[in-house]
Order: sequence, then C-alpha cells, then structure tokens
Amino acid sequence: MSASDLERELADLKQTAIAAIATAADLDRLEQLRVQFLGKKGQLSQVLRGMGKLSTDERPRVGARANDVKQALQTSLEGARNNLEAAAIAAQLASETLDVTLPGVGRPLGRKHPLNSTIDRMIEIFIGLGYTVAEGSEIETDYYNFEALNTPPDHPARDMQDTFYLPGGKLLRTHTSSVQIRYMERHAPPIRIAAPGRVYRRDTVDATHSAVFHQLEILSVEEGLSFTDLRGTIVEFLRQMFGTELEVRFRASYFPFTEPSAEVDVRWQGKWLEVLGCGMVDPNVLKAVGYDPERYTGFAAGFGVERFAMVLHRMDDIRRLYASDLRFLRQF
Ligand code: 2U9
Repeated sequence: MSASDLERELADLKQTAIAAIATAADLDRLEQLRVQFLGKKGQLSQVLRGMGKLSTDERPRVGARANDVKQALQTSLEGARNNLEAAAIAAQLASETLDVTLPGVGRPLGRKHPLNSTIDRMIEIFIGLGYTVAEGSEIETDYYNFEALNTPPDHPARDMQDTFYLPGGKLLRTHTSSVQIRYMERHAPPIRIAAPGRVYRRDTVDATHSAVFHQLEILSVEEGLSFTDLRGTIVEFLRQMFGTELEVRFRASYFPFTEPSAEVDVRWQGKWLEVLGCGMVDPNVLKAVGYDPERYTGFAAGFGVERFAMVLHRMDDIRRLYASDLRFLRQF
C-alpha cells in the first residue's frame, strides 16, 4: 500500500471515528469505540502495520500523520467522556431533587399515661427526700405478701386483702410491701425506699374501686425515727404533690404491719379527702427481716396512685384509667 493510500485511510479513519464518538450514548459505548479504533488490535494499529513497507523518507511523514490522528481521537474520546459524565451527574441530580417545601409526613407523638405520670411525680418528690426506688414481682408467696407483714393465715385483716391465688400456692400481691420485705432482707439500715407498682385485690369494680390498681409505698428505717419524722415526710410530700400549703389531718387507724397507724386526709376544694395510710413499722415486721427492733424504728406509708390521679385531675370514674380511650387520654 502506498504512502498516499495510507494517508487516505488515516483520514477516513479519523472521520469515521470522530463521527462515531460524537454519537456514543454512554460510557460503555465510548469504551467500545476506544478499543475499536485505538486498541492494540484496533483500526489505527492495523493501518500502522502497513507502514513497514514504506520507504524511509515516507515513513516519518505518514508516522506523523498517524500520530495526529491518534491524538485527535484521544482528544475527542476525552471530550466525549467529560460530556457523558457531566450529563450523568445532571440526570442524577434532576431525578433526586428533593422539594423541601412539600408538606411533611405527620407522625403523632405518644404521651405518658396519667397513671405513669402520677407515679413519676410521686417518685420525683421522694427521690428529693433521699429515697431509692425498689421494684419487684407481681406474683408473690404468702410469706412475703402476708406472714412477714405480721398477717398470719387466721388474721381478720386477710378478709380485706383477699386476692387471686395461683396454682402452687402463689398469689398476686395485694401491696408492694412485699418488695420492701425483700429489700430489707438484703440491706442493713438505714434504708429509705419507694416501691411503686401494680397490685391486686378481690374487689367489686365500681367508679372508685378496681381489682387491679397501683400503689406507691415508702419505707424508712433507721435509729431514732419517730412519728414526727413520718408526719413531716407526709406533710412535705402532700405540699409538693398538691403544689400548695394544705390542711392535713391524721386519724388513728389500724393496719397489721404498722403500730400506731393513721389515715391521712387533706382539705381539697372544700372537702376532706382521704389520701393515704401510714404508721410506724410494727416491731414484728422488723424482727421478721432480722432487724433489731430495740435499735431501729421505721415508718411506712401507702399511696393509691389512681386516687391521686383522680383527685388531681378531677376524674369521675377509675375505669377511665384502664379503658385506653384516646379522647380521654389525650387530655393529659
Ligand atoms: C412495710 C411495713 C409497713 C405501708 C402502709 C398503708 C398503711 C395503707 C393503702 C393506701 C391506699 C393501700 O393503695 S392503698 O389501697 N395503704 O393504708 N400502707 S401503712 O406499710 C408498710 C409497708 C411496708 C415493710
């Protein structure tokens, strides 16, 4: 093949290649074209192979021409690659555009159940008075629910605290006092604990009674505690709970696990309301957990959580607290 034939082939090759590169639709196609024209077995290499037969004065001229073509194709490929890459980025940006002015998807927030927020408020106050929170199982033995609390099987107080009995002699706890017995067994005085939780009684349900309800009990045991400490603690708790100074009335009462015992009323919205029971821990209870009743004294109090929630939020029926009616619950 003569030098001029080769030069014509080079010119044709350049034209065809540049036209093909200009129409390449994507980067894969561009790579195919690069291999086809500039690859080791590509069309330019084939043309160059024909140079072997040229004379020594023709060879540099055709060689230079071939180099021009090679460079032109490389420039063209690079330009096309840049264009395709820019187009790909532009397309991605267009497809992923986020319209930040579109209205969002509303996710309704939940809220605390009024019983939980009442328990939380009570606990906050007792934590402020130096108490630690203790919790325990709702399934208990007769010993921890009754016997250790000075309430043997034939005790008349059992009638008021009848409960649900499970196979194997276990029962559903009637108060969280069982938690406090277990705590005392494992900790030496001084102790100050607040035990919140769900408790059970065999009760006929009405507007103010439920067979499942919630309690918070406090217990403090150390040397030298007296009824004055109990009274001061209760009055301070009620002041913080109701958010104001209150008239408070202690009435003598009876519980098997406290002696003396009292029920406490507050004057609230013109009426005396009974809000809790309390007393000095009976020495028999201290003895049962291995505390020396000659050295230590203690006081305890029990609060009905539903009672406080109902008084503070002026609820008319305890059953509303268990009905899961959102129209009711959303008010708190
Ligand atoms: C120990 C010793 C004594 C806790 C007490 C009451 C009085 C009481 C009621 C209030 C409303 C139960 O939830 S309620 O129905 N509780 O009247 N609770 S003294 O006395 C204790 C606790 C633990 C070891």
